[in-house]
Amino acid sequence: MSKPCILMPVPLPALLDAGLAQDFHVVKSWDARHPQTALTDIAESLRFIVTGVPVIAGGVVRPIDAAFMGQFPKLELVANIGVGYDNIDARAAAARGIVVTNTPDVLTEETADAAFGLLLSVVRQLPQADRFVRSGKWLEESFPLSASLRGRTLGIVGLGRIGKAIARRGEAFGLKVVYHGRRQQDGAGWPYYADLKDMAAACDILMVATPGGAQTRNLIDAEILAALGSNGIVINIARGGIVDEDALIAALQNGTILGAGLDVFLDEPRVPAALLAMDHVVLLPHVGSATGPTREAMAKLTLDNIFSFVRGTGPLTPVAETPWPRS
Ligand code: 8YV
Repeated sequence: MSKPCILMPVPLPALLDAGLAQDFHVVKSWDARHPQTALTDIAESLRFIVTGVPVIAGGVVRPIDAAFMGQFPKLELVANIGVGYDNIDARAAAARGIVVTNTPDVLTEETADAAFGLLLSVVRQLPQADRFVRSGKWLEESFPLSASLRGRTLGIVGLGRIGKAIARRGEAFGLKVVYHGRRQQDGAGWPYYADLKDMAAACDILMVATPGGAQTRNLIDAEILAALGSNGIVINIARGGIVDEDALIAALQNGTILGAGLDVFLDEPRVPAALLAMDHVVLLPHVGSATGPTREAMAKLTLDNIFSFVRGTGPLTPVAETPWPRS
């Protein structure tokens, strides 16, 4: 019997290829000479897709939207490597009975570490200090005094798993922690702000840890940045589209806020020249979860989801829109 097909529309970690190759015919449409022909050839029979944020240079995000899924009448599962799944229209999948899975938990602490590293880098200007030493300037002058983390209030936008892990780190660093989200969470303990602007006015670190997608597009806009104020720092480890990039650039240029640390961008890996030109921002290439052990755990959970589904024992970590057992 021939192996079933699984479609990989974007380049993903090699561990996934290795884990799938024995049991599946992996169709890498991103690597095909004629990508649309590769899709058309399998359209009638395709049951599984594995996807995620592309991992190689030049990799382009491939939205798995209703039209894309519509090409495949027998599609049953879209497995995403990554906790964020704004690249997939999970509601459209749910409407057709297609299951979507993601990789929560296994990357929580790693991503929170990256968020905090980014925060410390911005406040204490650690990358700038490193560049200062390397350039030999230390032989001529001392490094300018930086801002301080002391006495700050950490405002977390989106108190999910990663937001909570960041909040715990904030407490360990002696910060006051507050949060904003769609609703107040039972037992969360930290002060809740129903209104984002009110929270921005009450804190001086805005930590963006909420899911991306249409619902949170440009959530952090010029008004929120103005409320955050001239001592304010924006850290974004979630999705580029949540922060209005033009408004952020203007706020950084005008001194409306103090600085920013960004791991994600609207059109990554393309980063606006205005951000590249500024020294009071720290820019990372979407590395929140990018360690060997965590990427291995993410690949394993993705494979476990696929194999469990194919065996008939159901997905392990379906997303909220496609619960299992089906409701
Ligand atoms: C990775 C991510 O960039 O989990 C997410 O939502 O953005 C990251 O962990 C991605 O999964 C790499 O494929």
